[in-house]
Amino acid sequence: MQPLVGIIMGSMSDWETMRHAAQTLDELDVPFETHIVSAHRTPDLLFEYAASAEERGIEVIIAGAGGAAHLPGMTAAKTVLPVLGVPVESHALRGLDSLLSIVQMPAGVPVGTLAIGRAGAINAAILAAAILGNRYPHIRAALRRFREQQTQRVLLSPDPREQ
Ligand code: RP5
Repeated sequence: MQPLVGIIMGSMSDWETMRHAAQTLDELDVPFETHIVSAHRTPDLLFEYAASAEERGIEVIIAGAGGAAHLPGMTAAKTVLPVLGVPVESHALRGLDSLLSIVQMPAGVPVGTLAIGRAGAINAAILAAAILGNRYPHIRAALRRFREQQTQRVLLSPDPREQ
């Protein structure tokens, strides 16, 4: 199926976090592609990827990076597609550097910034599905099911000692 979401990340080392976005998109029936695209190691590839994403049919980009995490912002600079940024947890500063690098975009070029690490990766996928749900009823229905299932999981096992 034609991918609607592009998941990109700055390094193979980001996959441990970003695989949660991929897994969640799978659960939500959203077709996606995954690529390692580094803003500082492969800047030309990044420009090419971001500039061509729209004409290739991509509708949302999820970009994960750690440290001086300029990948989401540079991607947003080269496309008008919505870009969702996932701050990957860094060793030195536990992802606070990644978060601030991604969230503090100057006015005019937004990056929708999620939480640090796994939660951010999962929520980026859910948010991508919410955006796509405006146009694709089957994705909106999958998102409704996903939310209902997690509600039921809590309601069916309310006692933490019985988990
Ligand atoms: C960033 O530098 C990547 O997004 C990654 O989070 C971080 C470390 O990369 P590696 O040195 O592990 O390749 O570009």
